[in-house]
Amino acid sequence: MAKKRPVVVVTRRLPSVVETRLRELFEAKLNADDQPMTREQLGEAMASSDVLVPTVTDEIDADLIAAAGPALKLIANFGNGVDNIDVPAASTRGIIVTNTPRVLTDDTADMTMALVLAVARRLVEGARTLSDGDWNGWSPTWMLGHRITGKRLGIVGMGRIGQALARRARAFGLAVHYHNRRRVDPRIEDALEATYWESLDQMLARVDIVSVNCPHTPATFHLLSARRLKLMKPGAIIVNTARGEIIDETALIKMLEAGEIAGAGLDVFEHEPSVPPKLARLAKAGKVTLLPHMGSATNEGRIDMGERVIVNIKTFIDGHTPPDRVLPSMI
Ligand code: 8YV
Repeated sequence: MAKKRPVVVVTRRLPSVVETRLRELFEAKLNADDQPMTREQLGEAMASSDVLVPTVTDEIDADLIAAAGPALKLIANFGNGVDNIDVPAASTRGIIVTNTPRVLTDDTADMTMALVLAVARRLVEGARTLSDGDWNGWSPTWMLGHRITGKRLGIVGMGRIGQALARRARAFGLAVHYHNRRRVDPRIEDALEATYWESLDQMLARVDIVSVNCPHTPATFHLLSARRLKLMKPGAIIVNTARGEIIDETALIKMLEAGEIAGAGLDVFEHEPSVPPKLARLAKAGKVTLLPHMGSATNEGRIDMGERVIVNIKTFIDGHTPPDRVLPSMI
């Protein structure tokens, strides 16, 4: 008798090659209209599936996990960050959680560099002048930004993305500084000519550009608190392609408004998809560059993420530990 195919619920539309493969391998329930699922729909999906494939837009909390059906044994997140999932609660229920590491490292590091340049060199403001038909011609003192060559970049979180950013930053002539829970291997430090700061506070006071590249965990919530943001040089800028929750957004807005920090490039926000109107106003005024969570948004990246999801599900279904298992101790 043919084995029953596992029911895999995918909460959002994925690239069509990924969906085709999911359909070939599993009893895949796809979301053709791509509307984010309500909490109730998520609950129904978790009650009736063997595998759930959520994304950053699905909040899989302890209550949903507690109410999951007995068949649900794997949550294969389409994404690297797993802060949308209560991993310890899943583990207690015997549900394995996986993510999609590595495949979005370069894309996210590229976008981080793009934000650094956009803020320092006023890219969006300049481009808007043209699209609004407001350009009156070149002038020696108009639309001046800041040179990034020779400046100090402070990377908060020297994991895969932090290191990929550091490699790019070196090519732009930036001096790389970093803070991380653990100092990285000396060989990596040497290759990146990176300076380690055990104290985040001390690093923040000495760099010109701060980039947030650590995961969002209970320990990193508001890591860039009001107190820490105040340590930054008034001429410094901050970019965030990690998670909005790592920066105290309200405090950042106040400092930007008061001119206590020169600019910000934000791809992520504390309460996505809502963006505080004050931030939008600061963007209009040219102080900040805002992007709608596009760090990993490449065709190639999204297909690779889908492939990771499939490898994780297939390995699990075949009775092995999926390669990208996330343990509560990693959070
Ligand atoms: C993804 C991300 O777009 O993978 C991550 O952690 O932040 C994003 O780049 C998103 O998570 C997809 O679920």
